[in-house]
Amino acid sequence: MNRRHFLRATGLGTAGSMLAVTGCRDSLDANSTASPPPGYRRRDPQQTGATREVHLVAEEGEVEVATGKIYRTWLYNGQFPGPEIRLQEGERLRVTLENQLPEGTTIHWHGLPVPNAMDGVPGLTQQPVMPGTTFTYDFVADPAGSYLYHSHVGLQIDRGLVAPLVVEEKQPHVSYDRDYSLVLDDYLPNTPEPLQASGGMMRRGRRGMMGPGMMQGQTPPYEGLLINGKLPNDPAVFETKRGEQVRLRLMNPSGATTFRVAVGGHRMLVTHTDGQPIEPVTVDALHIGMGERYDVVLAAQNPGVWPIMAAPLEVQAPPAEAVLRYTDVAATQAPPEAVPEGIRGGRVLELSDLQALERPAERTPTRTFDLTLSGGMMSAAWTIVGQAYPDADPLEILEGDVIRLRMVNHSMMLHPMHLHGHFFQVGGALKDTVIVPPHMGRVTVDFLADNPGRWFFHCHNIYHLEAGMAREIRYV
Ligand SMILES: [Cu+2]
Repeated sequence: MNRRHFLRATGLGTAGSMLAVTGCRDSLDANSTASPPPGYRRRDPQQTGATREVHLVAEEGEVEVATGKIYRTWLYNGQFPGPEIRLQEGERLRVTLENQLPEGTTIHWHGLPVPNAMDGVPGLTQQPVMPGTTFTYDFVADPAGSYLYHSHVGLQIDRGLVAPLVVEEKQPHVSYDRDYSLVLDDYLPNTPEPLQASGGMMRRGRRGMMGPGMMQGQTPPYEGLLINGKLPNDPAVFETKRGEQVRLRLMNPSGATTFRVAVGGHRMLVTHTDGQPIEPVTVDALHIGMGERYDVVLAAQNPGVWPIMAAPLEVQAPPAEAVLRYTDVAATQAPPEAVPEGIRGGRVLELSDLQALERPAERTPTRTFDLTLSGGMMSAAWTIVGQAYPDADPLEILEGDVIRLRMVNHSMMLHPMHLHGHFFQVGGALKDTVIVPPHMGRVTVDFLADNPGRWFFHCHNIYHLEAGMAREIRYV
């Protein structure tokens, strides 16, 4: 019997436990928590477009990450990244997942607030789809944005079970001529395994790309970093012409890598964070954690062949690279060798730069949770308020609550914290994943509980997730 079951069985609840996370109710008016507040409306997106049917087979296959460099892994429809699903906001998506893998799997529609039963979290919203069986996911694609779909079972993200999901706006707030998805990833040629406690990993004597450093013991043995499944010596190429606007949808479904992204010869106009439109802001570089997405637009006014570079933030390793190539002029430069200025300096996007295009409604929190993020030192566990999921108390809330999560990071690694089923407000922006910086970094987010169910809230470093850095947020 785990701790949770024990507490339920004994009826003790969480009272009296030093470690329990109990929501501090901010209102003393009992009526305010009995039923949703006036004006509250449950999330209920309506289908306004066509129904799209997609068949995805999860199967073993081979991937060529560079010429002659082939490895066997797990894929959607034999592709890596998996096939992009692109549809219009308001369309309905019906995806039949056929599992031909040797173990159970699920698909999570990362960032999209789908109905709870479609969310793809094993043990919480569905049982894993077992080998030889199928499951159909069915939901309305709303709102527009750059999303991801990926397995939510164990460490399967560090196979090849990741792909872009693009819901196009009917009326974008920025204009563009080209629209590309860039999937930033880390490349693990072997079966992913949970990491040991700090010290322990050193014994593994791993080779590969990671240089010496404190974090080496807490990073899987990646052999390189990828953009759209390609190593830098065989890069993905994105074409443009002088005078165009090029929209890049930067997406990070990697297992354990935060990137600093910059483009040679071009500044980036950041237009969306986690798919949601913001007041555009021009920068030379941005940091993108696991699970985050940023859309940027480049003004193509500098003909040539330029590197799009994504350098890892927490480890010493060669960056991922793709190429921006102007097709209407003879290339005046050799293929990129230079490092974009933004990789080392320049204006870096900050959280406070992000201002939603439509200001989120002012809401007063009705329930607040203080969440301490810890781990990486004495044990292999990564915890939230001292508990490692699944032996962790759910955060119990009520429909219509305005929830405040106050996070503080007591560890030496950053944590990209991801909430399923909702966007949260952080500063002036709406996001679903936010980096909580290491060494006592603090981030507070608020969200409206308008999509009932059992929702996962967790670190999107899958090794931290697997070692416990997760909670269920429950209102059913
Ligand atoms: Cu983490």
